[in-house]
Amino acid sequence: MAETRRKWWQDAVIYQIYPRSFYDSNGDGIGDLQGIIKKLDYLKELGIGAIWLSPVYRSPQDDNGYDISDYQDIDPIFGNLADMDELIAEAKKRDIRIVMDLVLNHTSDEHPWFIEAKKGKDNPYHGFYVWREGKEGVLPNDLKSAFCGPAWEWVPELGEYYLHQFSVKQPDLNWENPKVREKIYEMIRWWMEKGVGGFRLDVIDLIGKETDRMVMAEGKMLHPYIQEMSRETFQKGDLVTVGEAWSATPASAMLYSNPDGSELSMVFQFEHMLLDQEPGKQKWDLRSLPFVEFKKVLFKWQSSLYQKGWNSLFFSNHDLPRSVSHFGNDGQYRVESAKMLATILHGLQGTPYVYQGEELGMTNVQFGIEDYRDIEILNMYKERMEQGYAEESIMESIYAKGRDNARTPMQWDDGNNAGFTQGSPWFRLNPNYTEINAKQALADPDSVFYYYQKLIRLRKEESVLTDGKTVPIMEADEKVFAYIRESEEADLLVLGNFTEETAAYQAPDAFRGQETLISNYADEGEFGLLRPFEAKMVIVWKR
Ligand code: TEU
Ligand code: CA
Repeated sequence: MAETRRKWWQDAVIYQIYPRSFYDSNGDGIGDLQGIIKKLDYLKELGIGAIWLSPVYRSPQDDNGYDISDYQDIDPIFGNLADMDELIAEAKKRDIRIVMDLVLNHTSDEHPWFIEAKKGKDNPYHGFYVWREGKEGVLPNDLKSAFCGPAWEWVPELGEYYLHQFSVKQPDLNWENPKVREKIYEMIRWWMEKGVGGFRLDVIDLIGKETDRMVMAEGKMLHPYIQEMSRETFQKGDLVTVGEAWSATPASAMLYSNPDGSELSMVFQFEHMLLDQEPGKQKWDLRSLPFVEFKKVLFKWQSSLYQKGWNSLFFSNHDLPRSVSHFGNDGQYRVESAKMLATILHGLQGTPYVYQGEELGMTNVQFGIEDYRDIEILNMYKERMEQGYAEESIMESIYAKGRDNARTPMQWDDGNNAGFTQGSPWFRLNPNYTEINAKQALADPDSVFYYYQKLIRLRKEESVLTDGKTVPIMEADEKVFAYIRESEEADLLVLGNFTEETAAYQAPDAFRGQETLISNYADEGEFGLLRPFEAKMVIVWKR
């Protein structure tokens, strides 16, 4: 940005770890903190600046840790607080910061606050949650849980329902209560004192909910709450903060990521991720990706936030399918398309996120229903079977969109259990680990891994990648994703062919014969033509 000094997270790349699937150090089949410590050198080699750690707090694991029963302790399956301190310190030695995942919209029903809250209406913790009086079987309203069924659960002892936008074991916190907010800020400051590098804020757009109006996202108190939290906590440190906001629009993102620092660093917005589902329906209701629309959405976010906010850049995370299966080709062109997607994403303005295994080109899986573990998948399967959907179509949806695609264990080598564990893994591995694994990638100079390493390095070296304005070209083209990044230093042409056919492109002649910074094919090829899934960045320096 022109006026303000660049922040550390503006030219860094953040790597997301889903701890239970990353690396198991003690043979119980579940990834853990000591496992992450053992793999820090691998991440250092990749070149990332921070790790976003999905939740490792004490939790009954109903939603793999997004149901927290103690924000200030580590779940024994992952280790303990001493391991956490060690992870922060060891990461710091390697210039890597640890970003904690804060789940502030809800807790576990086993959190002491909720256990107290259920004891009686006059218990001091009762008002920490969202209750409505009623009669058994007569719900307060029609709000639905993201994991199927109503968002209300009846507590007969109290004659009240509590709100849960996710599982019944994830009661929603009541942010209207100032005591809730104060407790949360104290907890955040405690983590800041431990030296964490920032926070990812789970479903942060839901905290300002107006329950009786059935407004969950973007309630009128949402931004005031975030501003208060930011003032009381984040602004006291040099942190990266990223809010997960499924409802975000460019207008709300300008508030969330206001360069004045009054709220957060940036938000995860999902508009580009929702295009291959039937509008107005659920993520399981599939349609093919409208490619031109996909580009249009990403370009809209680029132009709206240019110098007015900051974008997060991602094609995958622990809730989404593997990007190479989703947007590329996970067969013949797996390697080419994994690199192409990375080129397009890392070429944009914003902070790129790499989800574990993406740097290897890991792919989706197709299991039988008995092998899935995700609560969202299992609840949806049950509900749709009862509703009479064909099982085949349910499974198709799970193969395409199920969260477990991203949660199979990390593929470290071609040995037993892909080197993920010495014991029996908590979740089935993708059988392709014999070919797709880190050991193979590190031994192959042309691997997806080294391509990501180069992209991450380029971001540090070429300021146009951080500061340049994104100018779309060939917007109506059905095959090619193309744009130019323009800054005072240089113009950078970024091209990606999203198909397995040869595709033509038209670029300003100034780029002809200029230096290719990175490309996923061994030779230059022909100016104006892209081979299957070919991608490149071509630079013209201005001084
Ligand atoms: O996700 C929020 C969320 O809305 C998703 O659960 C979404 O409904 C689904 O994945 C896509 O259809 C966050 C976390 O990222 C997710 O893992 C948690 O399950 C959820 O919040 C509840 O904490
Ligand atoms: Ca373990």
